[in-house]
Amino acid sequence: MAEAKKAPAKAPKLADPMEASIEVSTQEMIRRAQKLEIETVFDRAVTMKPCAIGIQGICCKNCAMGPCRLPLPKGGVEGEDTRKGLCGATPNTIAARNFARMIAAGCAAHSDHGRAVAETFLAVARKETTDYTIKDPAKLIQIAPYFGVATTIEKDGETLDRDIDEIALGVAVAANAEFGKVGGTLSYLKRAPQPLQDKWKEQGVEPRAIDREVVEIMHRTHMGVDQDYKNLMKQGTRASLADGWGGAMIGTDLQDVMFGSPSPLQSEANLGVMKEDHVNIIVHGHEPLLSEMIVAACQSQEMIDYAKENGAKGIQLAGICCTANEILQRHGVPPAGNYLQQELAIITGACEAMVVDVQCIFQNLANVAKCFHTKLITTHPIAKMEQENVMHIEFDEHYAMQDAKRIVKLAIENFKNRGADVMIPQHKAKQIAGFGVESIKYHLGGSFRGDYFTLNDNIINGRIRGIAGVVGCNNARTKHNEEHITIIKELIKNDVIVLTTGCSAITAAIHGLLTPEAAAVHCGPGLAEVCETVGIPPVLHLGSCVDNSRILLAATEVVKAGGLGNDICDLPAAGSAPEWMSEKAIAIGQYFVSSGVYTVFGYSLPVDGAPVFRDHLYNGMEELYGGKWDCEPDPIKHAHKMIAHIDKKRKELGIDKARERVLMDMADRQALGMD
Ligand code: SF4
Ligand code: MSK
Repeated sequence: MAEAKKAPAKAPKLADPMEASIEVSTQEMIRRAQKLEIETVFDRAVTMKPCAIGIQGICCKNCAMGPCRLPLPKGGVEGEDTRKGLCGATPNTIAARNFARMIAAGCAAHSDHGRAVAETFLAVARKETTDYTIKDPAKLIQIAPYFGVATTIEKDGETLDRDIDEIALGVAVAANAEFGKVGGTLSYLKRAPQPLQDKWKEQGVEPRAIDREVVEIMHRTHMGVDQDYKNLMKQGTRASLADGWGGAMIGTDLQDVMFGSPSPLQSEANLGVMKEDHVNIIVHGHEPLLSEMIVAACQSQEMIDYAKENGAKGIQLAGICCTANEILQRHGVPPAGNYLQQELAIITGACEAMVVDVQCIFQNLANVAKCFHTKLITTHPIAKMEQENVMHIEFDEHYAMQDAKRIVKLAIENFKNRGADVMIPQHKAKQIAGFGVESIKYHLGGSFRGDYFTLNDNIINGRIRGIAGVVGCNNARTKHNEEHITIIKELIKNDVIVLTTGCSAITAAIHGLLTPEAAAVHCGPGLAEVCETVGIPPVLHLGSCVDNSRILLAATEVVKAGGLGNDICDLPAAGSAPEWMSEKAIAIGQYFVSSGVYTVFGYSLPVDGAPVFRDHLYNGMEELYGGKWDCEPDPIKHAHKMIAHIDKKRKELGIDKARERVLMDMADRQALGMD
């Protein structure tokens, strides 16, 4: 019998680089990967589509009678919604449980990061390590009172400064206790404007201890426990506040104390920061405990000499994701890319080592690294990979510099193993990064006044229309960088100043929006005038994902400076995560909403299959906290929803007319040729 002819194997579908990203070096590297037959996330996004039910938030797998899937009928629900899981769980219950679990995961990730920093700080305070020190004692003294730690002592009728080591120990012990303390509520809640604190109290959502709020979500969302979407979201709110005003804020503050608070500095961004004749080391993830030491190790003469002995001209350290943002804002180390560029950094063929810690790390890095000489090194006990080509060098903060040098040495020794086929895209952009609550105060308030009054004044007089926080990830389901950049450009064109963190900040840097010069090119006349006068970019880089807590505190400073209402929800401000993908983004979104911010997500939110629950997030939340969720995938509409909210708040504050006058003034000046 003749053998049946085998159909020729179908070539896998590949991503179209121009459709996958708006960024040139990313497009170049996708082409190179495809030529080398190395699969990337962009290709996988073409071949694997998201689950149509999961994306709407209405798949439950919380017990073994499921998974129960409750698809929304075409055209929506008419009459009574009779959909239910085997146990009777409604779409609202299922979507709310899923949403709350995302908040729990996000809070856990940020807070475990905060815990690691707090534990390291305790080791510093106890003098168990000398690799880390207190670099910003002023910040330590600033935060100590929130933890009930005295910064002065009374002696012989005199008030004296307390010994800094005693303050450090007090703060370290108290900060660590925040994760599991018995009784009371989180110490940092009192940093929020009083009316917001009152709302949290009234709603009964003040977080008690950080870990407890995560555990309680897992309990409430277990099969057969909380079956009221509003009550589930009450706990979701509590856990999100335990993140933003708890774990993440502790992480940011104690990192500032140990590594120094950021102040504006110049750097570059994009894959083009890698150097062909240098040993290239990429650090990736979120926790900067090890990467801080790697920075110091790479700068040491010993390692520079060693690199030269091994045939390189030096060491080029760069980062991906938020570890990049951490070492950028304190040391000027350039980011090589954002979340979706992680595989591409290895595909240059010039990456001697990629050193990863926790969060946002593709497991496929191991498969990509296999195609090159790159050493992929995991460093955290909770984040290992199963692939055999991955090395694990566990980082111990007690031997921080020793561990860092071991890793840098490995990278240097790997330089000689680099293949001949290297392609580093020649694209990079200049950026000014390193803004924080204090540096905004300085830059916009001036050294004499040194507060947020000038910023408020410019908002009141209408030169600055409002403030936007644009943050978060990339998502391979959307065109890489497009939503971030379109939204940010539309906002600044309309005189809205943008505060950015995370991969959004890296994106803004790559596309040249983090320079003072960007103001003249992209901003409306009012914002351009302010930026040019004080010499700041129209988009301010405030750091990593945990540093979204800086945005909360900056908003609080704006409230305190006066003239723009009494609470964060009164401000002409809005939040955005255009290309979000991470559970941490949902936790961040929820703590912004619960702190009074209108927060718009791009792409899609997993709530569409439960319209009643969605309405609670999109409208009901506003009655409770003054902020609310929204979702808008179209970037121009997305920006204009934020602007409409800002204008609504300006009107409520009675400052809408001021802006009309400013625009008239500007037109008049242009007519007079003064501009
Ligand atoms: Fe289905 Fe209910 Fe079990 Fe969820 S908890 S999987 S809805 S039976
Ligand atoms: S790294 S959480 S992809 S911002 Fe913070 Fe980027 Fe999102 Fe990770």
